[in-house]
Amino acid sequence: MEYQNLVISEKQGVSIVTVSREKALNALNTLTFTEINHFFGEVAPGLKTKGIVVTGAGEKAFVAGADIKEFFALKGEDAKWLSKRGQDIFFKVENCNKPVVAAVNGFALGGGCELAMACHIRVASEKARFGLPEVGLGIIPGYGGTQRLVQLIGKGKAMEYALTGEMINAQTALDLGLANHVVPHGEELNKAIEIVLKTADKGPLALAAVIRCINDNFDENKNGFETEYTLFGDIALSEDFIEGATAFTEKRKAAFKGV
Ligand code: DAK
Repeated sequence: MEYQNLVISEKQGVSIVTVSREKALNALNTLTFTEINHFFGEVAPGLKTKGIVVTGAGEKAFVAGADIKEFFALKGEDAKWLSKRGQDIFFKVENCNKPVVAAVNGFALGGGCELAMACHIRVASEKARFGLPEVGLGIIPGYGGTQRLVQLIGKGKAMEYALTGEMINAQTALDLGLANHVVPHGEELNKAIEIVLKTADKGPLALAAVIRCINDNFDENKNGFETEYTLFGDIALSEDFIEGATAFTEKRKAAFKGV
């Protein structure tokens, strides 16, 4: 699929996904959702990459939300279906089998905040502004925002920010645990790449398993402890584990193959 609103590039072996609709502050229209769905559903799982960084084009925005101008065309069951579809797409980001880091370079509002929260780790520029302003539009977050905000910052603060729609600055996001790091504006991409590179010499099967175990902690249909011992059992039989343990005893760097 040829993308119009996503630019896929590579730096130091890390894939960079840039949401690129700068004139609309990278707002997520239907096509952009379709492209994110394609990338994380069809491309990312088999991609030979050290990990993925998601960012927004330009100086001002990561993603300023779902495209408000598209809402007017919605009617009937469309909205419910589109909310479910958006959630499913962001589950693909969250369940990606390699680390996904958001480099939040500006406004991350509504659907943009929801996209950043679906990523495994968030690096914020000091100019970043997070928020769920949906109630100000007379609607509610529809792409997992009410759920992931609670998971990341706790019920009381999530209630406050989702009910007031107030923006969260970078330092507050860091204090709340919404952002993992805050860096000077313009350095967020490099910091995100640096984090991915820290994972790059680790066992790929182990990385994928950690992501699954942690995600299962938040899935009421799954038992994360069961996931953990099951995947532990699988991975203990892998060549990677033998290689990792052998490399340790031989005092050398492990050369993992992901098998
Ligand atoms: N959608 C469409 N265009 C947007 C946009 C958005 N979310 N955000 C910004 N833009 C456009 C602006 O309209 C403007 O375009 P022109 O007027 O130049 O053509 C351009 O980007 C630059 O924006 P501003 O001129 O407003 O820039 P400022 O620096 O003055 O302000 C801002 C920046 C980020 C504070 C402001 O643009 C803003 O408040 N943006 C909207 C933030 C927002 O409320 N986002 C949406 C949250 S709600 C669903 C229904 C709804 C939703 C989901 C699902 N279903 C029915 C399934 C809601 C989801 C959301 O994300």
